[in-house]
Amino acid sequence: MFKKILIANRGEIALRIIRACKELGIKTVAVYSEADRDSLHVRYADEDVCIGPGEAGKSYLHVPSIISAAEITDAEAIHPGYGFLAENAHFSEICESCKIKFIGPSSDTIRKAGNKSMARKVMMGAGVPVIPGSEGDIKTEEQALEIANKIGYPVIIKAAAGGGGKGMRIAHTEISLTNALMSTKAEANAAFGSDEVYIEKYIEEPRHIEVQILADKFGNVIHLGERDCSIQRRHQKLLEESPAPGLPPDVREKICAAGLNVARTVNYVSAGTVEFLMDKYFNFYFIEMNTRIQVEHPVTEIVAGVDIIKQQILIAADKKLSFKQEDIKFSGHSIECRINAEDPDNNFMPSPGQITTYSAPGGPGVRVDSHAYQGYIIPPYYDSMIGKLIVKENTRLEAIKRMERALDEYIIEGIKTTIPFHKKILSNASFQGGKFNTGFISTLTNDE
Ligand code: MV4
Repeated sequence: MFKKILIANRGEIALRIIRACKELGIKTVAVYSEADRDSLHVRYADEDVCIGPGEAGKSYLHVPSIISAAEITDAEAIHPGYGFLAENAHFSEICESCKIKFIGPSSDTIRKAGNKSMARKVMMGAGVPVIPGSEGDIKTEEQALEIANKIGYPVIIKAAAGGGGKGMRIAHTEISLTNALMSTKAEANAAFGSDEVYIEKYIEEPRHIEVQILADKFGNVIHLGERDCSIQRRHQKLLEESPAPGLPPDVREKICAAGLNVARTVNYVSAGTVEFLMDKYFNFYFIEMNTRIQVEHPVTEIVAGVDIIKQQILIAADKKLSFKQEDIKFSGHSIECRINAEDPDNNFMPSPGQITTYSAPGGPGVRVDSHAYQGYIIPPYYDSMIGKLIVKENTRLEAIKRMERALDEYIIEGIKTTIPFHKKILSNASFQGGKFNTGFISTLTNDE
């Protein structure tokens, strides 16, 4: 087992990883930017190294500083968390060449999963349902028009190097397709340094369902069920839950089996997530695979009874999974609300600054994953999420009630947060009835 792990991240996920390490008897190294000197992850870790100024590009994204910090402290492994360098194949390759274990899949797997067009082609070949569209990337305008005519409009053009909503355009006609093709290519080239694009039939108001996978290097692959992540605003998830509401048992079984098939097809090793879009008839289609630990992993931990971060570390240390699929017993319902320092009444504008008063909720079935504390100053440089409130109850409606109760208990003063907006979501009849899709949030806001 590793003796010491460096956490190449900040905020709540750095704390989450430190907690897992402590329980596994592993020493921890925090890295921090000058803006994070007073952060809890620095306090909780056994050692800490300042890696640069506040701007992420000069600290949490600065590969030489992070590698140096690992070398200086003799850390044998680096946990990247999510965001920053978590899905950067180049970074994981540098770790590999420095004999530092990157806690995640191989750089080869990260690179392959990063090319969405290639991933789609591979999954087609493996019999995983994919959205009708191109087989691999689009070479010419004629090819795009031909495919669109075959599958019918509307279609969506996506950047092969994109994902998470970046670099995509919808086209309803031949003329708009020609335009969308050009602009998506230009945007993709500027954003990702690759103008590769592919085409899919556009699915109206899909649900976003994802399957959590654990796979060890001995070929054991298991799933921990699915999450519904449809409650999003501009591709930022706000609330996630497990199990996905209203899925017929046979659909749940099939989507989890498809997740396993995806992981097995790429010989996946680590914790990972397979994302699907689902239409109103419960047809589901593979869209991409995430090779990192995800923000919303706690809802799965709670219903499946597995510590996903510990398992991810054990897998990276070449351990065999100590349980089988049959050992996973799902129970109850879990919901997570992301608490962001944003003003929901002002277009979700970031609201950095000092938290003058802070008291977190508690009581039965409540978990708070947060680096916030009274007096904490939220720096302006990073993502605005200051914590996650996660609840468990036996049924979905009871979990909603518990979340409403916990949100009522949350006291945060000095900054604006998404707490009032979460109360709006939870009290909505369509949400309560499980009747929602990725278009839901736009029915509560003025955007789009
Ligand atoms: C789609 C789609 C409809 N049809 N693909 C957005 C994020 C990226 N991972 C994939 N996305 C979408 N792909 C087809 N063929 C609609 C979306 C989409 C979406 C997906 C998941 C969650 C929220 C979303 C919000 C808008 C659009």
